Amino acid sequence: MTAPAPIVQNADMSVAIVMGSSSDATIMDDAVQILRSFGIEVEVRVLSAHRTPDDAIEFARSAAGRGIKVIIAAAGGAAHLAGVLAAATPLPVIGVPVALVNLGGLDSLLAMVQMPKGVPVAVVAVNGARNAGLLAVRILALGDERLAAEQDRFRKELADQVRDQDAEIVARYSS
Ligand code: AIR
Repeated sequence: MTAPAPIVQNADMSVAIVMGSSSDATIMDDAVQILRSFGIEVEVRVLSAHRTPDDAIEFARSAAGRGIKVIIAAAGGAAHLAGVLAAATPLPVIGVPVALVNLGGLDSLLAMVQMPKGVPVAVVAVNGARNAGLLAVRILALGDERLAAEQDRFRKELADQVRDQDAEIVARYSS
């Protein structure tokens, strides 16, 4: 039996990525990668609203005090993790509904998005881990000039990619 991971890992991290099971990691890796590409350190944990509820609550209660600014929470099926964390922290929580085999993610989406008034969770698309990371970047960029400039560059590159596609498609179908 291994010891549980310590709650306090790194006081400098500003985004926490929490998932209900390690089986969500293949989806959530996109969030880790995009945040790292913006030079943001991430803390990545497995905490389950149902299997380790006390650990999840303790994590949420201590997150702001440890310097975390945004929490990204992923879960599939009865996906209550984001809501439970949002109930126990003042920080913005972004939910990623993970698609499981049986119901394709609609179950996860509905479980995550239908929060009661007063306890908001910003939910991205099913398996939308990359956008969850990008939304966290936008939130952090509000108070960080370097990140704001990086974000502008990212958006320009995205637009350039579409213009390249446009030019290619126009050339392919002209004449
Ligand atoms: N889950 C874990 N605790 C509560 C929930 N809803 C979710 C995980 C994962 C799914 O259950 O987030 O998406 C299946 O987990 P596992 O461990 O059985 O693969």
